[in-house]
Parts: sequence; C-alpha cells; structure tokens
Amino acid sequence: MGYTYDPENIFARILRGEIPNSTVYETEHTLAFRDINPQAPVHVLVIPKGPYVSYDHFAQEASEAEIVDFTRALGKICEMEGVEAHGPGCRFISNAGHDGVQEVPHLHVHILGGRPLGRMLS
Ligand code: DGP
Repeated sequence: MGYTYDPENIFARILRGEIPNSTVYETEHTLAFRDINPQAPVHVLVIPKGPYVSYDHFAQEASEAEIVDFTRALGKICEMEGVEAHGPGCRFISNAGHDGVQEVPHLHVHILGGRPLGRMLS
C-alpha cells in the first residue's frame, strides 16, 4: 500500500514557518518542539523534515542520513530535557493511522517524561 502525504497538515505548516512553535532542537533533517497540549512536564514532539506520514513510511522510504539524524535527535533531546533512560526515564510514543489514533498525519514521536508515567499497554 502506498503512502499519501497531505502537505497541508499542521506539522507541514509548522515546518514551512506558517504556524509558530516552541522549538527545542533542530538539525538538518529533524525538528523538535513542545506539544501544544502537554501531558507531562516534558512533552516534546520530534518530527522529520521530510514528508513522511508515519514511522513505517519513514523506515521504508527515508534516507539513511535522515534516519540516523532523527534517531540521534531523540537521544539528544532526552539528554537535554533530563529524561534519559538511565536516569529518571521517559516514554516514546508514535501513534499511526486510524487505529493508532494519529491526529496529525506527519510522523511524530512524542517524548514524555518528568513524572512517573504508569503502565501503558492498551
Ligand atoms: P497524535 O495523536 O499522536 O497525532 O498527537 C498529535 C499531537 O500534536 C497532540 O498531542 C497535540 C499536538 N498538536 C496539535 N496541533 C499542534 C500545534 O499546532 N502545535 C503544537 N506544538 N502541537 C500540536
């Protein structure tokens, strides 16, 4: 099945500078900014700059440079926000598609931390 990317989704508009955001970290291929509706003291959204709908789309079609950049950004942001796995800990979430209740159809990883997050496997 092919992936159809909507260039008018809200994160595409953020990437084009049409909507302001609270940037935490930016590289050549990746942007990270604070969620507008934070669910924890640390709630950062990490997105690739390329037009990828979901993590599976990104994993299949992004270049190795984009994948490495994005993955290293996740680690860097955890360090910057003080929520590394070897410290207090954190959670990465990437909702995908209808059943995953993905609101914005541009790949994003939520980094949540700064409080005990409880079990979440439902
Ligand atoms: P998801 O269900 O995984 O697609 O979550 C989308 C998240 O995006 C949700 O936590 C709220 C956040 N969000 C939606 N619109 C905006 C916006 O304009 N700015 C920012 N910073 N976050 C947004």
